[in-house]
Order: sequence, then structure tokens, then C-alpha cells
Amino acid sequence: MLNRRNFLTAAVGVAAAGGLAACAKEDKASTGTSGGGGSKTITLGFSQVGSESGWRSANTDSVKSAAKEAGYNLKFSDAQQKQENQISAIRSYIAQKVDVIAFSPVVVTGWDAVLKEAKAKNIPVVLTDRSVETSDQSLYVTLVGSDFTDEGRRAAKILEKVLEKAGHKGAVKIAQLEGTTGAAPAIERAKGFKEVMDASHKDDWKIVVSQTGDFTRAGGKQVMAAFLQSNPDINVLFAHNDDMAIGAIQSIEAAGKKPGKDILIVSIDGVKDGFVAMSEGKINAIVECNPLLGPQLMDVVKKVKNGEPVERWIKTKEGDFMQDQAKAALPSRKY
Ligand code: GYE
Repeated sequence: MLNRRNFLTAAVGVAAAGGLAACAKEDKASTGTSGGGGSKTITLGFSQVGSESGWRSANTDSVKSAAKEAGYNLKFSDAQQKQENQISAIRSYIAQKVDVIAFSPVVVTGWDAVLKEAKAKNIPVVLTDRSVETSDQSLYVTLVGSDFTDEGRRAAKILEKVLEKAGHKGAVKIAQLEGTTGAAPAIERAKGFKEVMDASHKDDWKIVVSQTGDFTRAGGKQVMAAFLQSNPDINVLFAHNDDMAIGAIQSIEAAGKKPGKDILIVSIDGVKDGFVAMSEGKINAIVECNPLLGPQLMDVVKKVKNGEPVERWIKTKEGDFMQDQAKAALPSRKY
């Protein structure tokens, strides 16, 4: 698995390499329409994962409005959570000779070939939201996104508080609704959560069932219904996103149980509907993952296009919320 900390240390060198790639492209472009310098409108090719969740809709809106604001020519495509669609979108951006390609990779592996094609044409690639696993670090310039492993750790830490608040005694039987199989947030959130569990709760916590719900409400609903059948004694749900938690709540209620009471729920994202469920007492705590990456992304794209150095990983800042903060926080939630 990709170790983001490790690649941070390589930041300066690789960012410089990315910068060089951007410069080479700039040189080429300057013989054409721009006459040199950064005056030409930036064309950005963006391949989005899909429209699987509230987080994703907010992210898409943020990218589109920030591109408009920055005056870029944005070419946008939605891959409907399929890697092959993302690969063809990236290939078409290469063929169209866009200035910069940005994408949020649905899964971590399988990108080297297409990224090499972009590199061969001197088109710099910026990752946004999710990371990739590659042996050749020069294939992308930077990642703009969250620390998912830390989100997983934070979810476990906040579960400690939730259990304490609920006065929970005895075994903690956890059901885990995983994100899309092979996606960075699914892998890393599970890893961070397990890390805290293994370090501090080896004897009292156990993940009794864990399966993907593909980050969707329908997936969360369906998988939770099956969990409740096979393991009716589950007392905690850790969902890798709010949408799956919201789907799961429907199945918990259909099974005659009270979400937030009989089954304590911790999820990740912090979308409006998650806050609504939390203010109704159905979700106990949410770890925020900020989708409003557009403005930061546009900033980075400009720097990359102009050959300026950028950090290898531009991290998003985020917070945690307990149920008693939900009502107060709800009106100010922007997504
Ligand atoms: O948590 C989930 C979305 O990659 C951080 O993808 C993103 C995740 C987010 O579908 O809701």
C-alpha cells in the first residue's frame, strides 16, 4: 500500500520533475497561441470518479465552480465508478492536448500505462481526492486531498467517546461498511481504524462483519440488511461514508432496531444529510472529510502549468463532530 508519508519526503525532487514537465509543455505552447507566459487560458481535463455520494456531488460542484471562477476551460467527465471510463477520459484529454490533467482515481492500482502516455506528451497530472499506487513517482506531480488513514484513526477515537457517552458495557461488535474495493479511502480508512483498535482495544472490540457498500446508499442499505441477518448482535456500525450509513439506517429501522441507540453509528464525510441524521440521533458521530477541493486544485493547476514547484501532498484540513454538536453545526454546513 502506498505510504503517503514516504512519498512526502520525496516531495521536493519529484515536484521539481513535475515542474520540468510543465515547463517543457509551456515551451511548446508558447510557440503557438500564447506568445509565452501564463496569459493563455488554461485547459484542464478532469476525470471524476462518479456521482456515488453526497460528498461526490459537493466535490463536483466545487471543481466546476472553481474552474469557472478561475476562468479555465474545463473538460469534465464522470466515470460512473469505472476505471476503464477514467482511462478513456484521460486518453481523450491527452489527444486533445489539454494543459493539465486532474483526476480522482476510483481505485489505487492500474494507472501506470495511461500516466506514462500523459508523461510522454509532457502533460502534467494532478491527483485530487484519491491517491494511486505507482512505482514511478514522476507520473504525477501532486495529490490534493485528505489523509484517509488519519480519518480511520479519528473514527476509532471518536467511537471511544461515543461508547463512553452511551455508557456501553461489554463486548463491542462492529460491522464495517467499506467503501469501493481497492479505492484509497476504503483501504486507508479501514487501516487507520484497525490501527487504533489493535493498539488499544484488542480485547474488547471486534469487527465481526466487513463488506463493501461501494460508497452508495443502496449499497449500505443492502449490505447492512445482510449483516443484521447473519449477525443480529452487532452493536456498532463503522461506515466509511455517510451515504452508506444513511442506507444502513433504513435497514436497521426495518429490522425493528434503533439506529444511534441499539446500534451506535460512526461515519465519515460530514455531508448535510449525515448531519441531519446525526441531529435526529441516528448517527452518533461523524469524522469530516472536506470535498470542497476546487479552489485549491485550480491554484495548484496554475502553478503546475507555470512550472512552479508544489508540495507533493496538499492536505485538506478537517474536524470531528459528536451528536450534540450536530444541530448547531447544521445551518453552517456548506455541502
Ligand atoms: O468519502 C465518499 C466518496 O474519495 C473521499 O468518495 C472520497 C470518498 C468519500 O464516494 O463519500
